[in-house]
Amino acid sequence: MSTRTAVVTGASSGIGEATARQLAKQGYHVYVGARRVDRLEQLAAEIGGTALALDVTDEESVRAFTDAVERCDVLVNNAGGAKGLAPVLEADLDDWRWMWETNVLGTLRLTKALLPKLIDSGDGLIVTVTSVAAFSVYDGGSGYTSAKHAQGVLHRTLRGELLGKPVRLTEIAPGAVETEFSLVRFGGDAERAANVYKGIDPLVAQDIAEIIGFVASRPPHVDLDTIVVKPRDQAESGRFARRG
Ligand code: 8X3
Repeated sequence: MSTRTAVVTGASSGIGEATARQLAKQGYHVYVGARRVDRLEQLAAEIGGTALALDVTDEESVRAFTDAVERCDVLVNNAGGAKGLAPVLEADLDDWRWMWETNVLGTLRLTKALLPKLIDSGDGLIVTVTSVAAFSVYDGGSGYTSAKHAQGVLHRTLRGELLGKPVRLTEIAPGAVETEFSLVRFGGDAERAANVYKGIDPLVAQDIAEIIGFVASRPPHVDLDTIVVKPRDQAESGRFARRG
């Protein structure tokens, strides 16, 4: 049997990078996609994978990327993120557009383009990394929570539409994971980003990567449908037990 292949979006750092490393360790040839190609090339060299430039918000970029992927057994929709924490009254339309483009339409573009190959693989798997924000709302979070809800709905709809096809679907909804997530959300403000994780033991990217690795290692008849994973120190979005 030829080598199983995985596609990981948003693979230049954080959960995407850790997942690419994990799947490579499990024997997959991993196509890593992101905008920051220099970081990707280093990663691909380390894991024996393929680095390809990918901007999930750009139709042409997605086409070039997915055309270059000859076979796809696993798709990890990881690219996305949050921008800002503004209440609805002060919502920034550009931030909203970015969040919907990356989280929702990005997932749609990649999934749509790679579905025929996932089906042809005979045992396809789509993992979509949403968030606890796909299940709840919080003050100042409407742009992000609405995008994550929509991304989750897109993913969950496929469960019915693909029934009878050889494709499994897993939604992973993490709580606080210390990555570049908060740095991006707060426009590079490192102090504000660090405060999100202050006094708690947050999840780290590897925690999520190992879960994705476990999901991918189950036999074809086992579909882990939805996995919500939080730090022990977190209850709902934004509700933490902080020390010190
Ligand atoms: C982000 C989850 O809990 O950090 O997707 O807001 S949380």
